[in-house]
Amino acid sequence: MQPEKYCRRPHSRGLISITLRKMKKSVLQRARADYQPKLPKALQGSVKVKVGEATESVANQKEIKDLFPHTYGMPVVEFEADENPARVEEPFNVGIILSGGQAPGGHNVVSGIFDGLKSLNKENRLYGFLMGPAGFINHQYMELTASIIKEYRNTGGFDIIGSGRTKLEKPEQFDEGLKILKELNIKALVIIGGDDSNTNAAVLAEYYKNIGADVQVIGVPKTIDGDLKNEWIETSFGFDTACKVYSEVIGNIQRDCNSAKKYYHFIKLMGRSASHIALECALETQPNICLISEEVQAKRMTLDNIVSYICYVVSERAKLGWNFGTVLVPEGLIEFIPSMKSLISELNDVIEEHNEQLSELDEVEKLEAIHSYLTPTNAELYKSLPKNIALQLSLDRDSHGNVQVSLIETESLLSEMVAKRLEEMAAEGEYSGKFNTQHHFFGYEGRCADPTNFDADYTYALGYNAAMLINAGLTGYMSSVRNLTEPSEKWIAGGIPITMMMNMERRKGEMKPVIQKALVNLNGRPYLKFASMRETLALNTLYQYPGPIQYFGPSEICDRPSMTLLLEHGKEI
Ligand code: FBP
Repeated sequence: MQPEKYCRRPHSRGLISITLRKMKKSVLQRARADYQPKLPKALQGSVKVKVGEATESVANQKEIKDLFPHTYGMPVVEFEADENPARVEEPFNVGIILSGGQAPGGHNVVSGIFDGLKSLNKENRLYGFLMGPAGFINHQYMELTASIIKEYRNTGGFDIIGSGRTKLEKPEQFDEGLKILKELNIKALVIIGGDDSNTNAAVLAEYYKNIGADVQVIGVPKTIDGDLKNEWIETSFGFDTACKVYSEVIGNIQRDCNSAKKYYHFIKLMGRSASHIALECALETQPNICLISEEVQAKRMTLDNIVSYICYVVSERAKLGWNFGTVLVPEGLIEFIPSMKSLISELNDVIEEHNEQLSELDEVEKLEAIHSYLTPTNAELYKSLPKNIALQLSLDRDSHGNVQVSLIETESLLSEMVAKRLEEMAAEGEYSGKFNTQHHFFGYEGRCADPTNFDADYTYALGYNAAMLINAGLTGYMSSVRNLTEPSEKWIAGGIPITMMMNMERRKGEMKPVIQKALVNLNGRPYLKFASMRETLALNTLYQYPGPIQYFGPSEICDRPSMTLLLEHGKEI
């Protein structure tokens, strides 16, 4: 039987009441619930809109303009405090979707939207579509009332309405969704998601404008991966908290490592594609090695080159009597090794084409069949991989056609290859240390943590700001809150047309308009800072132990943004 939460009609409690009945809050949870997130000055009262210049997409202007005739070129907007407020706004309803992976602060986006809407008119109502875009298409929703919102303020997770990865991309889905929007008299839909989900928000905004549906669509930049950013979106929410959680645990491991002095810890860190999380954690914790996928790609490094580098550090440390260390591995590494990238790309096609047949085979038959479909160079590389890694690379793709890198044990692959090479070196008399390993993967530990003050404030402001963008009648915009290394009073709130962030990229064999992903910039200050310390960190033991997130205490401790953001804004760390 389906739980009440997934029913089609509106309902009062559903899963929420089940959670609430079970939930006895800790002292910290109660204190945290009372935290009042800070808003930028411009959003503290009534707002007026300052309209900027017309915009262009970051690349492929002609193609993007042709694909988005109604929403291309719109101006950037900024909010300012309105000195002559006291307007009574007409009541309206809003729907929200949480899309993709969880990120700390999602509940504060929701509470920010709710409070923003209520500040405009107490009669405004907020509806949440359940379990991501699927709830929108299948008309599964709930009204979010003040008492429900109250239970989720400043908490981690997306469990208030759930999230999902259904790709919202087809006109039939848009039409199906429109039915429920009209039934609930919803004026605007807010999609809280990463680059793919916000791309879809832009497509939906254009579609609704084209058919005269009279529904606005607004995006909110979410992802712990930190790769949805540009001049106007300084960071995606959740990155700050997730990195602080991982850095705390890496610090703890490093303290253990430096106490026992007997293990190499290989620590894989989430971040599907970009290495922002690994880089931020490296700046925070100063491990012996941190691999940066973007650098591997730029230098066209092979798996063998990476293994050689780790072996060099391990053997040099052994000469100093240190048979211990820490190695940070970004989750997406494997796809950035050029030869592996070519293999994965061919595997994607093979799996898409032969999926049905492959699903009926046992492991050995599957490996053999895939091997026979690959071109010779890729087949050779595929065969050279340990069996478990070859199988992990051959698992089903996600709904966006991506290989599920979180399921590939790159940390084990590397440590196994390093161990083998060190044995060879020992046989040649080039190495005489000990190499014992431990493996870790940090991802889910941080995605639903209670947001840091930075993320709690930032997400609340993003949500509140989204309500103002709706009230200003805008569509196809992303909520933008900037100037984030300054005190929140001075943050700049407004909206940026999503088309402005787009370019054309090949997806599943076709050129598609997508938001340009922000990979680690090898000329940027965060990477250069790390690169300047790298050799010293490798051949010394200079671990940092950042400790747990602090919610109460001096602002310089509790409100400190990520090191990446500070460096990107020209500040020192
Ligand atoms: P989003 O881009 O949707 O925010 O998700 C990010 C992420 O946490 C990645 O770091 C990770 O690779 C992926 O989600 C794992 O997703 P899932 O748990 O759905 O497999």
